[in-house]
Amino acid sequence: NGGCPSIQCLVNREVLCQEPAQGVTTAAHRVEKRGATPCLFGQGGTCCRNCNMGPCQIIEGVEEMIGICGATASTVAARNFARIVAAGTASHSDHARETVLAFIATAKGETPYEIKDTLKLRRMAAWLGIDPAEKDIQQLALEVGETALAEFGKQEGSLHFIRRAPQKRQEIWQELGVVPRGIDREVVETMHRTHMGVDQDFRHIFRQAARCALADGWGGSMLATELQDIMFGTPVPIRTVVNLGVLKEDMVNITVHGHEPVLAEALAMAAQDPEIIAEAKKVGAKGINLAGICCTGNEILMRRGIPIAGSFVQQEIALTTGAVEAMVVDVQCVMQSLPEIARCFHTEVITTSDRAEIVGATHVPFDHHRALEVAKDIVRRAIARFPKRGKVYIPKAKMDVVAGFSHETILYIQGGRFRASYKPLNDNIINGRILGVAAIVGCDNFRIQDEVHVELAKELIANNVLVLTTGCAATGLGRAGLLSPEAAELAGEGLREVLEAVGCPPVLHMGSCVDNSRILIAATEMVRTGGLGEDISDLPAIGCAPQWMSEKAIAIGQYFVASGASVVFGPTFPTTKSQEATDHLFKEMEEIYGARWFLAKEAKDFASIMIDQIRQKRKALGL
Ligand code: BF8
Ligand code: SF4
Repeated sequence: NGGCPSIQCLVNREVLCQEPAQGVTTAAHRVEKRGATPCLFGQGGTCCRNCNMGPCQIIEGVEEMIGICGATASTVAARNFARIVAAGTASHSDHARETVLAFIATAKGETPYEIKDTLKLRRMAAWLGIDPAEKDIQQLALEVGETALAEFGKQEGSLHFIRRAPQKRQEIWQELGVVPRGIDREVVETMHRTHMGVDQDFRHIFRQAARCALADGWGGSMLATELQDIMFGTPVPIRTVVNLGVLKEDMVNITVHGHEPVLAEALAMAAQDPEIIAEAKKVGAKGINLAGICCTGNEILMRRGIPIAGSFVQQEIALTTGAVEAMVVDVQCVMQSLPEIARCFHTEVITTSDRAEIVGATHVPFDHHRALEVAKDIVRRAIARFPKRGKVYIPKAKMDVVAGFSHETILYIQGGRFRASYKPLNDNIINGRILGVAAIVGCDNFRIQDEVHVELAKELIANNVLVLTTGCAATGLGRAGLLSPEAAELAGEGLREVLEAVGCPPVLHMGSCVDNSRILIAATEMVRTGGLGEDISDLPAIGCAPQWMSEKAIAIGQYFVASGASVVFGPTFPTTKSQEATDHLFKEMEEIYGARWFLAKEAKDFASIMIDQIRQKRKALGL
């Protein structure tokens, strides 16, 4: 077990090659042992195990290789794809549900949180069909919370935030019948339709996959982002640091990992409590060092400037430094191997969500009503571990970043408080200083060792493409120094001029994965501002997820495409064993939604597709 694996990310390798990490097995080792080749049938999307006559391996074009029930490759690939979208939508939306429940409790004064952004509260109230006039903040917040909660169980009509999309886009959705009715309903219906013997026209299944994904982007994810902003503060530009070097030798290190900021915010409050700090000092530590992992990290980095220790691929490596007293997790993207690694050290892995427990971890149930109490209990557990620390190796690597680019911030930096508008951005696209806008989002992944994100971002900005980023991709770009204003020097002349005038980085960190909803709003705002067409599909803009790993990434891709923004995913795609199904996503969707999926492997292929698409959109706009 263990040993020094041959991974390319230098800081990760550095840690795994040191003494504390010897004997520890991580994903890097497992990839080496079992090879990086996935199950080919599963990967191409044509393995069906939806009933007990199967599982059936299906080969497109081979008559005797259809399902026992007669299911064809395109149906099976579409069903599997739709189920991935449903799982992704369910994950973002269940996170949102937790946020909304905490929001309602906060409005009632039952949590330690506050209603921080009252301006946004009023704006969101209006979008949710509530008249904000003359209501006091707590009352209005309660109404907003209750209306938001009803979005999950709604059976008919449409989600409120759908109305935030450009008019033309809404008409396309109406015509296609893909307007999401209720968040839970779309997930349930997708599961039903993909049960054995229900929906068997692959195009019809894909349409439901779009409706379900839209319930994520314009529903669950957007509710999570907006209500978290109201409760914890809408992000503004903030300086902080990322990478494993943010762990501290002389402090109690608590890494907070997962997705829901309700937990992380409470931990941040507890870590500042003077009584708790005194307790840490008593055991010989200088204080409490909170550091983020994955999207929880992005949430508290965006709003509090708390450093990020690592992205998805670094979660195990953070533990192998031997310097982490507790890793606190809630939901999503948490590796089951963590408690096993923690056993080699003094580290305690603490699960907190009633949705997620792991054998070998301690379960400390989190409840937003008792948020601070639970958080303090967790911090105290970490303090108790500090004296048991053994050998430690913390790498020096860390990088300064500027994050906090919410849609509101982007508005603000373009015109100040009184003239906030997307007009300067649109104008700079029209005059050609900026070629277009690209989003690099999603996971990192042990199957691809190259820093595709970094190479791609550098290529895009060199070509005057402004880059937006979220999720683990953002952390990776941060590690590489691209989230600092100094990186503007890597940009092409036009983009550099624009960036230097406002002093912002060439890559704008917009938050966690649910915050991809900020990108939908930014795109809508660009349309509304004028000069770049009438719909998101007219914009010289494109998204990508070059190292996608989770089902949530596919849900995000599908809602982007259904919203009119093309996306490039790689290095593999879940429908490739059915040409018909893949053609639908890669060709027919363009005719239906004005946007499509692309597949690429290497950074240079991503870059050329993206730049080419942006150029084509410019041409269509006459630019
Ligand atoms: O929601 S980018 S590895 S942490 S799934 Fe997971 Fe992927 Fe990271 Fe966040 Ni998003
Ligand atoms: Fe096979 Fe059809 Fe059952 Fe799927 S639903 S496992 S294709 S028989």
